Amino acid sequence: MVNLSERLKSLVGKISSIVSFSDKEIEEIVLDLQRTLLQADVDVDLVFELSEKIRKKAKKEPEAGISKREYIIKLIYDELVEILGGVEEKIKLNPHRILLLGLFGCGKTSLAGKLAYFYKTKGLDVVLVGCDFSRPAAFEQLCQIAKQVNVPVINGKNLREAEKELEKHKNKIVIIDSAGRDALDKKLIEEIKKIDEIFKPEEKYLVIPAELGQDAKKQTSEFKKNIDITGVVVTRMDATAKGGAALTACKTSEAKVKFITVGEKIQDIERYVPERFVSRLLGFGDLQSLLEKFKIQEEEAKKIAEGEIDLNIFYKQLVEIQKQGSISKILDLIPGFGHLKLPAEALNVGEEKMKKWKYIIDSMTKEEREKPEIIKSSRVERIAKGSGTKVQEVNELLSNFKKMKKMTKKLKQIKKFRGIGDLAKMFGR
Ligand SMILES: Nc1nc2c(ncn2[C@@H]2O[C@H](COP(=O)(O)OP(=O)(O)OP(=O)(O)O)[C@@H](O)[C@H]2O)c(=O)[nH]1
Ligand SMILES: [Mg+2]
Repeated sequence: MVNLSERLKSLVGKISSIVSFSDKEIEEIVLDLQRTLLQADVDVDLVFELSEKIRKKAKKEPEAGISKREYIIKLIYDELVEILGGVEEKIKLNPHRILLLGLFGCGKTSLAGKLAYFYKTKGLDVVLVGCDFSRPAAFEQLCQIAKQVNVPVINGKNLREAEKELEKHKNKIVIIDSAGRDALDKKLIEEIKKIDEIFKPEEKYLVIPAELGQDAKKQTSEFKKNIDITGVVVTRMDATAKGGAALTACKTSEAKVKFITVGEKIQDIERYVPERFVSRLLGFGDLQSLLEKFKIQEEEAKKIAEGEIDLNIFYKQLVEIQKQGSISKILDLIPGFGHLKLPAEALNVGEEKMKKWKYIIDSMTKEEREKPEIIKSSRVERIAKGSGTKVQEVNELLSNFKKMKKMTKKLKQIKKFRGIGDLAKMFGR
């Protein structure tokens, strides 16, 4: 994964240094991303599909407060998250049975130990069952692993006896290890079906080694055709540059990736969370503040859409309104909104006043900014003092805030309303 991550980080670095984004720059970014993904063995069709989406969306202008550079990085982040699975798959955290299956050497037996470790850290008891009957030393290997994580182990050689034995282990997570084969042949299918019939595991996890890359698609599809697998675990993510491709392949074959393993040690297992995975690929430190910004913006957009704004949004909107000149002229263009002209005029504030209002808002507590209705006279006095302004000026700001809130409430019936500050952009001015 090192190569892929290094190249993606360097692409993000390159984007960060671009000053203006013309079609040429965007095309270069797309081509760079394409090369990177293809080198990491991601399916060609998928790469072209993703490129097309990015090309198209990159041409749009970002919302107020977001730079084009931030917008494009977030776009790449979103599209990568999408091809790598989108949402995090749920896992059960109550006692249940898990059957591990897969071809030779894919990592089943070590995974049994890792999963035991994982569920133990969640406060659950675990028991392992060895059902690999083809390799003589298989049960011995499982016993050693069980010892490492300090959990009991049952020999599944006689399935019915093992099932009886399991009655002593009620309320535990049961993890069943099975035999591997070179290919999914009839014998393996039969063997798995038999184990499935006796133990009735709620989860059947197909174990896929990351080095399979895009071939993981073929393998998961084949297994899915014959056995109703409920999830996938991708192993050896640390040992290959093709892990990303294996994960995208799982997504295209609609197999749900629940865990990944990232080393030989028993602790080297983690839940698979596409967002976390992509953040790490792109460089988490740099990305975190950017994602935070988008999150705040999304929350603000939701508030605006509901007609519920706060003082933080109020100020940002004012800045946009000042940039765009007269808002009332734009309101005239929208059928039925001409009558909002007066309060709109009131929102065209001069530069001096904008500065003062910024001081006033900065002097408020977080709670006051988010819920201005709590600002009564004693608070007004404190804020005026703190910002070096007059009580009237604070009151004037609050009354303008109310006007904007009222307008926002009325305007929210406009389809996809993004705020008064964005009206001009929305109506092509
Ligand atoms: N680097 C690395 N090695 C791993 C990881 N998971 C498993 N391995 C190694 O992969 C090899 C095979 O693992 P096993 O757990 O024995 O695989 P298996 O599917 O049980 O194999 P069979 O029972 O022979 O089919 C072992 O050497 C493991 O140490 C991982 O996440 N990272
Ligand atoms: Mg094994």
